[in-house]
Amino acid sequence: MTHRPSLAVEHETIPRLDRIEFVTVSLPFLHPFGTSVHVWTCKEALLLRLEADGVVAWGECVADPDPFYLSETTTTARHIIEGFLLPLLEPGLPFGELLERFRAVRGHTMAKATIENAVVDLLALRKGVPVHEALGFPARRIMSGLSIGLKDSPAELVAAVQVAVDKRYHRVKMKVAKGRDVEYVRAVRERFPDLPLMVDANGDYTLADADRLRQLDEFGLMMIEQPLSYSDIYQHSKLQKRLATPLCLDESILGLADAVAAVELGSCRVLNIKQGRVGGLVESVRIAAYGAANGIGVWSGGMDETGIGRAVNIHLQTADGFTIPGDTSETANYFAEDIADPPVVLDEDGFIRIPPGPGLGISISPERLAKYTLNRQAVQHPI
Ligand code: OSB
Ligand code: MG
Repeated sequence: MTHRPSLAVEHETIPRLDRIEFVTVSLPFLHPFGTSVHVWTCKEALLLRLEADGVVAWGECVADPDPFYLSETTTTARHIIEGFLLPLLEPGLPFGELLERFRAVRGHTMAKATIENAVVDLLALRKGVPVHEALGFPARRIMSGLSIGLKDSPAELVAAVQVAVDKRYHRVKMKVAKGRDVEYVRAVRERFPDLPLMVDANGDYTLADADRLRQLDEFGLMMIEQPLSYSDIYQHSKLQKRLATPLCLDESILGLADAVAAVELGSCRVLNIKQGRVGGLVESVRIAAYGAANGIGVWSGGMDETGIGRAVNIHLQTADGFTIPGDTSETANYFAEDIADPPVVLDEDGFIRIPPGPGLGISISPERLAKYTLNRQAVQHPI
């Protein structure tokens, strides 16, 4: 199938790369982040560093070292990037055609997004424009949202929500799991009757739990995110018919085709777009445009990224269709310090400013990068 470029950046051509490096970092979390599938205590991330004509660009892979959220890991991503994606890079090739070439590799959307992000950063830096402008979208303030991990008691959860409300976050998401759901949501709702609130189950339920999930209908939640299995779209269509609360899919959506299937089946009324999960920024913009054209709200998810991935998510949210606050929080929510400057902060109205300057608009601190680096290795690559 021939490629039909739609975004300005897809016409840009790939430069000759002088150096390619993998950097694995591990940043400790200030607090453990608990979900129904795992408790993470740090962010271990695979970074890709590209250098061309003195310009340095970065991509962050959203995969964890483990396969508990989805099947890709930092190790599989590195294998796929090094063995199968980097060899497709060719100086002079239009970026849009590179993305078409990526289709030859099945799946591995997190690996694809890593290199896609780094190339977008590189192309934007080379042009001297911010990433959002390279994608074709004007700057705007970005809405914020906090994702709160599982807590041991409703009181602990209410205290965490209070902190988010005091900081003026636009929306709060709370993790739920079987047995840690209705009473926890009730406690938050009683204390914060008007708070834009949603829950995320990371696939902890089955259709047999529909009656339990229906008890959440009384709390006026914005949505229930991924109640059923990560790999299932069809069962969600049955569940959605039995609930008043909109469903949102996260893990089940690995690209535009999944989004179309989910919407046409009636499996969800909202889409969580994690650019790192759907193959990158260009695919995300397509999904957002599809959502906007079909009355489906979309928002940007997060994977508790370092400042690199956080900046990517912020630029993405300038695209049409991102009408719902996403999982875009302050750096300080997760980390005492980060490898990138400036840190993400909320203004007094809870908004986030796009970091100014070309590319992602961030700089990597060599000292802090070295401090948190587990492994750094140059790739021997012909291009
Ligand atoms: O399901 O959205 C999720 C973090 C890691 C893995 C999966 C998820 C999350 C979050 C946090 O909810 C999002 C963030 O704050 O970046
Ligand atoms: Mg989720």
